[in-house]
Amino acid sequence: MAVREAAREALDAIIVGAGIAGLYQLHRLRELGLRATVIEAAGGIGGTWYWNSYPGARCDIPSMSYSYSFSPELEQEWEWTEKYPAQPEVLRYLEHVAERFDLLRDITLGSRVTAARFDETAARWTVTTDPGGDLTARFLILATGCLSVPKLPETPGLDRYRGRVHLTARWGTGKAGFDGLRVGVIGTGSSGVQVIPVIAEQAAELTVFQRTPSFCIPAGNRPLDAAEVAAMKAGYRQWREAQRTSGFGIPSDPPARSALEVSAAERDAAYQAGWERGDLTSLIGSFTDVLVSREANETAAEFVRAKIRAAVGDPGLANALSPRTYPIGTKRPCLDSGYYATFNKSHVRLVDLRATPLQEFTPAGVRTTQREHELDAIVLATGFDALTGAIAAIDIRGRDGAVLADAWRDGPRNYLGLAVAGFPNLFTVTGPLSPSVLSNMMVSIEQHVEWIAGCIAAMAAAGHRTIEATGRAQDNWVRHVAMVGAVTLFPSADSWYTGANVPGKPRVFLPYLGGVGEYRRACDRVAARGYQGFALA
Ligand code: NA7
Repeated sequence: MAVREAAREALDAIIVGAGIAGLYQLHRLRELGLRATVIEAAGGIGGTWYWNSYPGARCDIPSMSYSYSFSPELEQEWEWTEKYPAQPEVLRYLEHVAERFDLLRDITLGSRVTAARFDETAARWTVTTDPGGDLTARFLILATGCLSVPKLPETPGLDRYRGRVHLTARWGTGKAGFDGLRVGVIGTGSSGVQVIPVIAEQAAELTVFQRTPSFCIPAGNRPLDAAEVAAMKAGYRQWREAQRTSGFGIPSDPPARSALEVSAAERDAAYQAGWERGDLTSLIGSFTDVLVSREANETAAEFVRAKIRAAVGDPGLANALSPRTYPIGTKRPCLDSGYYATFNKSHVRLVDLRATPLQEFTPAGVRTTQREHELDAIVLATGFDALTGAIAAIDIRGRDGAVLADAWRDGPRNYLGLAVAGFPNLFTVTGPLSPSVLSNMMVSIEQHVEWIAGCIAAMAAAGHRTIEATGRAQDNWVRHVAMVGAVTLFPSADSWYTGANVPGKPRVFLPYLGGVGEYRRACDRVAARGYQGFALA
């Protein structure tokens, strides 16, 4: 599809990506009277919620908190139906938002941004789209998503496999059935944990290929009842404020005690309460030190392992499903709906890839070091080149032709996770080194979008043409993010938070752990001080 012709006229901003971030950024810039256009590679809006349409896909943040807060009217009129919304419901919501705020007329679908070059004389970005050619704008805003570039298994031979291959991260809009098939699922992160129980209901045989088990907590998903929706809507403003000032974008009471200073019975009671709440943070947030002390962490990990033993009949299988190679919480925990119980079914088999690694795909299936598994369909739930993948995939050239991917060769470097030295008038929404994936993404996206819009408005008011992070501010920020991360157990785990899931990716702890509220205050302080740490010209 060609880029909309209107988009070519004197643009103020080009936004890459029509997910949650891109949609709101467009709306916000329009409110400032700016001309902005969104370029989106997919055939529809929604970003993550467009692509990850596999059976069982569901948001792990409660629906009424995982929604835009910028419009009280939208907030009141939209009716969420479940505690945790399924993918189709989130996508419907985003489509409603796009329609309600008349966003579609400035969005080009089916066109990929392949390159962007900053012209220092004109102080404008030239952006190459495919299809669509070049267009230019003063600002380039990357709303490219944290989990948008899928990572395929390194195992050779996938092209020789003759059965059906599905990628959870690129499921598409067609309905794929698995009735009567022999299905293999590779990957047991959040996507695998969600898709496995659903495929198990259809497949004749399901083989799960697990390299690293996840810690899973039952989601306790349920329909929302009218009274709780009404109560939430009545207090929405206060709730949103609490989200913004919280640690992870989800209000909670901070723990007061160490897991090591209470009795085993008290500890288990606290973990049990977290378990029953059925969310991502309650269990690991039960005590002050679960994410900073190995000894404290082990008490929470063992609590969940005991739950796995209780849920899975075969002790050997329960043991194989029990994580032991990383502290709980340092790889993304999963919320599940019947995951462990699925392994009690006689037609479901677990292959522990630590014991028998994958060797190759064959025309009939996959071969491990033990034997060949014949499969009619393979589902790859193997994750993403997270946080930096989508940015590095664009050939971005800043001042003096500097290439962003080169500048980030040893890991991402930026200021506040928002801007990169040497790349004027370029912003990243929930970029690496910001709270991003370790927060409620809605809260972090809104904060960045509003900060960026505020910055552009302030520049216009002061007559500035360019803004650019200084090298010094950037160095300090990179150091600060690493220092805060290093206080915790997070960097010790081989996870996509550290880039360890992608061979050759530099190992850097990518999200900022200073807390959503603190981080917002830091960004606001920078703005209030006339964009301290930025050079304005
Ligand atoms: P994840 O969490 O990165 O999970 C990917 C899974 O795939 C994980 O179990 C990996 O094992 C496994 N994997 C990756 N490559 C291979 C190969 N080559 N062989 C075998 N197994 C492999 O991605 P998800 O899509 O599940 O979830 C991403 C986020 O989306 C999630 O955290 C939520 O924020 C939403 P590994 O752990 O690397 O040993």
